[in-house]
Amino acid sequence: MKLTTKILLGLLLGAAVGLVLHMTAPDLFTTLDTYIFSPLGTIFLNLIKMLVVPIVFFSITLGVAALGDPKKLGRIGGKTIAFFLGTTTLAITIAIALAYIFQPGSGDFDTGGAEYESQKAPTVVETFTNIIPTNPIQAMTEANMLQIIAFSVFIGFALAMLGKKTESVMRVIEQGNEIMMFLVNLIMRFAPYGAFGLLASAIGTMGIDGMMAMIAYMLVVIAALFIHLFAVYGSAVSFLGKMNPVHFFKGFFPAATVAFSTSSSSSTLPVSMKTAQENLNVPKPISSFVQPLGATINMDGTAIMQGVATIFIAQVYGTDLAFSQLIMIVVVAVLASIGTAGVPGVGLIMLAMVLNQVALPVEGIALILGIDRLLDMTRTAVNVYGDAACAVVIAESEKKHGITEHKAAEEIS
Ligand code: DAS
Repeated sequence: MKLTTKILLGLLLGAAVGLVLHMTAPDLFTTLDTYIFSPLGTIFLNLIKMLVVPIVFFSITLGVAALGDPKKLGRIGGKTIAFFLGTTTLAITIAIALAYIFQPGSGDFDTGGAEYESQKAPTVVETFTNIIPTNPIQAMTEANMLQIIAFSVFIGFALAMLGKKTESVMRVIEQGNEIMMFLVNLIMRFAPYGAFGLLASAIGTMGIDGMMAMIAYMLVVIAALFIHLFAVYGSAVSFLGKMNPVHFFKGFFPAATVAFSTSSSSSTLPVSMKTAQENLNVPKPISSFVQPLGATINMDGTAIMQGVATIFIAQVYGTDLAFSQLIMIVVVAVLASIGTAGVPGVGLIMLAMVLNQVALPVEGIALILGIDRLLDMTRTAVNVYGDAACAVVIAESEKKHGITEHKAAEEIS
């Protein structure tokens, strides 16, 4: 049986077990969650998180070194950032439009007890100035993804410029990357059990009642996610990536199941890259540059949640937003999703940044807290699909420059 099928079975079984126990034996659920479901999920999450920092360092260093001269790096970097900003802006616009059409916040919600302790989100300026690490090792110990990416870009650039002088270091990094990919394969055998534990714990905690209360909000977010996934990414890979969208969605689906299970783009990165390279034939240099960067700064699914949630909270509190405020929501949500690290639930923290920007009560986040775990799974799967779509489009656009899977760095024009 294919691994993806096993993961899907793990997810379905986990949801079923969690739901049945939530409804029939909540005490038994609590015991099983403490000793089985949560530990299974945590072990799986920790196993793949263990690889994230080394994989981001090895793959981006290799990716940048393989791209060679700064002109190519600049060209690919520019196209990548343009794709990310363009699709994220589209995502948030779709989200706001749907939230206005379907008015999910027009029902009666008890906002009395709602309170949410918003954590301090980095400002946009802080996000960008903090990218350069003053201590790369500390950046790695703290898993500061943007700083690790910046350091890896510098190292890869130096390797490209120094060429044969540092070829032994290049070999070490290539072998390090091979080791990481081997370990990804090994750890993924545990994925079905981890997916089972994660979903049993999440669904068993929330239960149907938790979902029904927020059904309108949940449906609008999921509708926006699917429209963006199929309309925007489907068009991008078809017209710009010259790839059959069905092949794209099916080929990358294994990585999406891991993203859904873990709710973490960063943790899914090892699988995302392996899947894009093997199933979508994205050249390693491009996959190694675009996907780690995307897992950190490209969060279309998160931007969609932030768009719908902001309009939902405005509706619940009876606040009419001016057009200028809607523009501010788009700009801040795009920048907030850049500052969002690819880990579970962090989109909510950045949502506080968006709400502050349009003077909406941050306490409104408490209304959507219960359902956010399930939505986080869905939007994370969209986040990683967005990174893969970008890699496919960039790969197609770079074909004329000779960047294909089988060319070594020095052969690339
Ligand atoms: N779960 C995050 C991710 O890894 C994003 C979010 O919290 O919205 O993509």
